[in-house]
Amino acid sequence: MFIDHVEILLKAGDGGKGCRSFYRDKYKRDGSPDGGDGGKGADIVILADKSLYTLYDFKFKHEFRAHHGGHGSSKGKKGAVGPDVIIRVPVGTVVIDKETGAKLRDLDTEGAALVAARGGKGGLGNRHKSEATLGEPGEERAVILDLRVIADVGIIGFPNSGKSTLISAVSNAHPKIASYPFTTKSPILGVVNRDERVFVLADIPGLIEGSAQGKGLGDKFLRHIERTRLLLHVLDMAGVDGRDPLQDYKVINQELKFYSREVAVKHQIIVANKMDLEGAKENLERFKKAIRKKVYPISALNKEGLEELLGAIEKKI
Ligand SMILES: Nc1nc2c(ncn2[C@@H]2O[C@H](COP(=O)(O)OP(=O)(O)OP(=O)(O)O)[C@@H](O)[C@H]2O)c(=O)[nH]1
Ligand SMILES: [Mg+2]
Repeated sequence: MFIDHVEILLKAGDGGKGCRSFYRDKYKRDGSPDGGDGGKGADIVILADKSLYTLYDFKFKHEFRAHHGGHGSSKGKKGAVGPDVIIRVPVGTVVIDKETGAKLRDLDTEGAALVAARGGKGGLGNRHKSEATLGEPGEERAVILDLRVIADVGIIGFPNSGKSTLISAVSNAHPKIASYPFTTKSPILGVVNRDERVFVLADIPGLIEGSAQGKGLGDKFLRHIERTRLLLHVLDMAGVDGRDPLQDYKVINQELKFYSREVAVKHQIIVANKMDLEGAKENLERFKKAIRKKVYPISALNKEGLEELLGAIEKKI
């Protein structure tokens, strides 16, 4: 299951107590103070890891605690410092402070990390010639992990228009393909390997009229294409489901506008799919006349027209 929004609770380690003790041996009964410092509490670090793809694991574990620092002891011995807790999340995870709503960090590159809860400082031992002190408590906070997948190109269109067929024809992704709507239920990433460069496509669940109001699978997956540089707008030019591609084109753009201006103004490459089917050619002529934009005719099923399309994508990014 694809999970892209979770809340977790973090409690960093408390600092250990400073020690109060005095040097003693057979000859000396109350020597100088020699209590050691408490150890620092361990931190909780959130780290972006490109081998992860969803926040699914956090459905089952949403509380994280780090080790407390050890207490200081006599003969100036310092308290132990435990290992930090490392929480791995997919690249593209935004970390938000739940209480303030503030964005703490956008972990948008492999290896990006954030100390999300800081361990408390250890207390001072009395060897510093002052009273021993307690350690500071570790930070405690609730954070929201909000994943927005990172891809160069987002694929949008009505259900059944052939988005998944296209991504599986040109990339290493092989999502389920079927002749009914809403086959794709979560975002799929596919890597396209060209001679010159590599780029990532994101296939998201289909949009319909009313997606912005939550119809169908709604528009909640659109956030996953917010960071793309370019959109592929895939149309079923043969109108297999009895719709008109020109109308489809307008409806999808309207839904994008309802969703956000930022997504609505993204550059779109218009893809006329299913050109192998009857009626597609006539529809395409009519469509081109009406919108007067460059259109890329393809058959994702027969792998026709894909080279031109990939070339255009490459040029644009
Ligand atoms: N004839 C023909 N059929 C196609 C073409 N591309 C896709 N199809 C068929 O159209 C149907 C839907 O394809 P999908 O790739 O699952 O469509 P989708 O846009 O991903 O659909 P959702 O995941 O439901 O949004 C399948 O039966 C495909 O075989 C094409 O170029 N020509
Ligand atoms: Mg699909």
